[in-house]
Amino acid sequence: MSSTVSIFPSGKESIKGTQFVRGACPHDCPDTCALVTTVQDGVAVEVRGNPEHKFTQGVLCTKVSRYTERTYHPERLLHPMRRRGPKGAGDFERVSWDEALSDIAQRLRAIAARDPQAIVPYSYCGTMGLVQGESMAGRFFHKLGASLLDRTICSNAGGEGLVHTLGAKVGMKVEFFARSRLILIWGSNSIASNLHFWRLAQEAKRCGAKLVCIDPRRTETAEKCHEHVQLLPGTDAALALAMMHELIGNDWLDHEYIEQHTLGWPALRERALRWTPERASAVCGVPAARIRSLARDWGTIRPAAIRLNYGMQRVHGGGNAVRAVACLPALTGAWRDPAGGMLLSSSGLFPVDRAALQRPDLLAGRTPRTINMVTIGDDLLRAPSPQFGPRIEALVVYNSNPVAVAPQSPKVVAGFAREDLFTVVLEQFQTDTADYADYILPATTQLEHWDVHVSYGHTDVVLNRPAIAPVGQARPNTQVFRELARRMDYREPCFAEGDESLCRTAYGDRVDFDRLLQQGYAPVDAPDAPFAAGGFPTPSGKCEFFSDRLARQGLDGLPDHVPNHEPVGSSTRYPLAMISPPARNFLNSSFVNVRSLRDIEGEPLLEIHASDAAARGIVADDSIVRVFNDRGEYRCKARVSDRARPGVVNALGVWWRKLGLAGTNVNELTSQQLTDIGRGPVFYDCLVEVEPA
Ligand SMILES: Nc1nc2c(c(=O)[nH]1)N[C@H]1C(S)=C(S)[C@@H](COP(=O)(O)OP(=O)(O)OC[C@H]3O[C@@H](n4cnc5c(=O)[nH]c(N)nc54)[C@H](O)[C@@H]3O)O[C@H]1N2
Ligand SMILES: Nc1nc2c(c(=O)[nH]1)N[C@H]1C(S)=C(S)[C@@H](COP(=O)(O)OP(=O)(O)OC[C@H]3O[C@@H](n4cnc5c(=O)[nH]c(N)nc54)[C@H](O)[C@@H]3O)O[C@H]1N2
Ligand code: SF4
Ligand SMILES: [Mo]
Repeated sequence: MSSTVSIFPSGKESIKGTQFVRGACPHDCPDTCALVTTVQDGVAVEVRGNPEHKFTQGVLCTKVSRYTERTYHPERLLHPMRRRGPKGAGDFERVSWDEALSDIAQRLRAIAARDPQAIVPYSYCGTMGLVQGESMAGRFFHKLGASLLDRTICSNAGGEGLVHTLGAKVGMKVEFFARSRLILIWGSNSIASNLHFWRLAQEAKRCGAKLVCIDPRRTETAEKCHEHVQLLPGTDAALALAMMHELIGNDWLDHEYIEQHTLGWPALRERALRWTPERASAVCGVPAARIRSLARDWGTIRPAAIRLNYGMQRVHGGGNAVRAVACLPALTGAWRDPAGGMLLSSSGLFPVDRAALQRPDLLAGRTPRTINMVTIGDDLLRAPSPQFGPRIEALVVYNSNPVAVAPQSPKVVAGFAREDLFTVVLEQFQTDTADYADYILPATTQLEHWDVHVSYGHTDVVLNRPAIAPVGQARPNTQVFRELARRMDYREPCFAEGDESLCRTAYGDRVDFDRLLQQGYAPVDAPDAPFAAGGFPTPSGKCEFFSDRLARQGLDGLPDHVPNHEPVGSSTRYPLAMISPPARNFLNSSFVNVRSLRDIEGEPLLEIHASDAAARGIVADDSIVRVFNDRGEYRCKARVSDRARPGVVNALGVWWRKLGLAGTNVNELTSQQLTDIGRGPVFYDCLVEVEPA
């Protein structure tokens, strides 16, 4: 890591033709690093962490420190392409931008004339940027009257669970974890997916803090914590309720805090008293003594903090699980200390003006249906009906790779393969999804466009300036939607707004844009101990153990253990629970095509415990296995390892199907069922069987 001085000599950003351009990491990662790109003769030669940014500290993960490899990848899409072969074959011919955009506009116009809801935008967090995400795109689809998209595929269950308990996606300020004395790292492999938080946890550890990891997998994070609670997937609420049982029994409660700042304690108390550690032990697959000692730690060590992550809410009861865990800090008054409480997401602190960016007013009174991105497989195959509305006739995909990442790929693939579906994909690479496009439009990478970011793991807005000119004929998403709008004859001035201006629009005057331009980042208002004296942003102003809003939706007002759709032991044919958490060197399906990173990951891998392997005649490490259930089958290498607990197999990473072993990936097996709260996916609620291939 170089010193500040050599990167920003005397405040200038250029020495002898070498420029240093400040940016933001675009990826769906809580860390939202501030970047500095070194540019020589118009070529980006290096991407580094900004050493001035306190959270980034000049350090990037392996993936993004190789960002130039991605930007100048020999397989970058460089010009628009039109399909020539059958869908999915990946056979395309080069066309001009004008030809592509004119034809797309004409096709969309014809469909919209019948019913604009037959057109569906499909996008997620390929970039987390507010501008290249849902700004011009939002305006375009609102004006068109297209179906709305419920963007639920990652964090909705936990996000809504949190909102129904604490009131918003807010929590501890991340830097205070360095001063905690107890940290529960819950459903998070921080070393792989929240690296800069791990640095703070290490700092706390050096000062004597105890670290406990709660995760079905023995991750690289779990093995570096003092203790590991290796529970069965989807049993976190049971664990949290049994912890409450012990807090009550031993009177490790902050009665004054509970009295003044919480709602629904008598009812929650009654429920928790039914969750003895023995009962939870049977559900969680964890010894009762382990649960007792965890509760003792939580009840007696101060300050105590929880870093919760989304890994634990990709199961049927994901929303309830987050609700149950989010009650724990209030029960012990952990919030009183800035280094106590919890953090799942800080994104609710960012004062983004989404209405100004996305202009829902352009709907002009129309109320299109909403498609849940999790069930795109079923929905593409659905016939028109009064409940569903028109058949989906067109999909416009950007910032996402649904054929790889959406659950139950056999259905998703069948949907994308429909010859009567018109599909446009804006992409940097020819992904599994792009193979099914009628048109592929080449997109810029973060080094080539403007953007501005929120973070869900810290509290700074980060600005991204373009460092180089677009590679080939690539265009920012915004420019594509601007030009489509022009061809559709949309005359509102908002369709002419440029990208730098959109960066300003994102925060209006709530963030100092000049500071962003100069420094690259700027803090949002974030109190040090947000709930030390209550003041939760819920309707009652209290931490809502009981949620009236949920009860009014006909749901349980109190958190409870909601069993998996596919609980372990419920099927004799499929006795193993499969989870598919991130691979360290990929980011969802991004980077799978970056050779140097794929080489580190090797091949698609399934971790299996020695006892489960032996029972199936899987003896040699790295032998090929068949993983299957009624939805499909997947081939990968087996790794016999105690990273997997008995009864649970870990399939790492969302590989590109075409770069896997047999043209499929792990989502061949996952289901389109939804979570209890938030309509989210249940990727980690999936039973399978494994056999040697
Ligand atoms: N390197 C890398 N970083 C990433 C990503 C990536 O793909 N690669 N993905 C990014 C994305 S999209 C997100 S949403 C964020 C957050 O990403 P998350 O998906 O939350 O990722 P992790 O922090 O790795 O946490 C997942 C952990 O939860 C564990 N887990 C699975 N089921 C359960 C359960 O039922 N209970 C509990 N307690 N734990 C469970 C898994 O074993 C895993 O270790 O990270 C981002 N960062
Ligand atoms: N089995 C299983 N499935 C999962 C998960 C899991 O843990 N297990 N994790 C889930 C989670 S948490 C998430 S968030 C989703 C993620 O799913 P997605 O959001 O679809 O994420 P990626 O797979 O990274 O694909 C993003 C795509 O956007 C493209 N892209 C990046 N920047 C731009 C841009 O500026 N313009 C355009 N046009 N394209 C761009 C990238 O090249 C990439 O192909 O996957 C989910 N799927
Ligand atoms: S992926 Fe995460 S850790 Fe890596 S550079 Fe981006 S924000 Fe930082
Ligand atoms: Mo995610």
